[in-house]
Amino acid sequence: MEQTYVMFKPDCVERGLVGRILSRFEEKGLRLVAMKMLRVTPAMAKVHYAEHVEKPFYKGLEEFITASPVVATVFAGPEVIRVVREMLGATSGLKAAAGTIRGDYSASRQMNLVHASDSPESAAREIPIYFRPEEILNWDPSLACWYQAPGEA
Ligand code: FUP
Repeated sequence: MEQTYVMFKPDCVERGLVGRILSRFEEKGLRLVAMKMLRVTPAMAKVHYAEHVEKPFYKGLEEFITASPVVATVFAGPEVIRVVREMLGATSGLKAAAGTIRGDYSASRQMNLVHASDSPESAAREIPIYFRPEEILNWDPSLACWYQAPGEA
């Protein structure tokens, strides 16, 4: 089953929105398979945002992402990478459509509350930055049969 790395960023933790946004993923029926709170270090930020390290906005991005704790999670499910990205909306909260998480709760490009992997390659690269393999739980929710028909998952 596909997995995606989803991180509730420092603005989300500081604003007390982790529970509310986590609920949206749970209500959608996405399967939570790993979760922990941690503080991203500058070294971790450089690995996570490797593609942005040379960009002018990186310094501010690193200061932001290391400023307070984050909640790191992995969700699993069919097409979960695309589904979570669509639930988040456009990168900037100023552009994200109403009804998406960023569209509803963010008015910022940097402080956009939640990160999610944008491709299977990104998920495979990002998950090991935050989780050891044994921290990702292989479990079948009892009610899974009421969220998806046989053969869909
Ligand atoms: P996303 O894939 O939606 O996380 O967005 P990007 O990979 O394009 O950007 C990574 C993070 O950098 C985003 F969370 C927002 C931040 N960012 C800025 O702070 N300034 C910019 O000009 C572009 C991105």
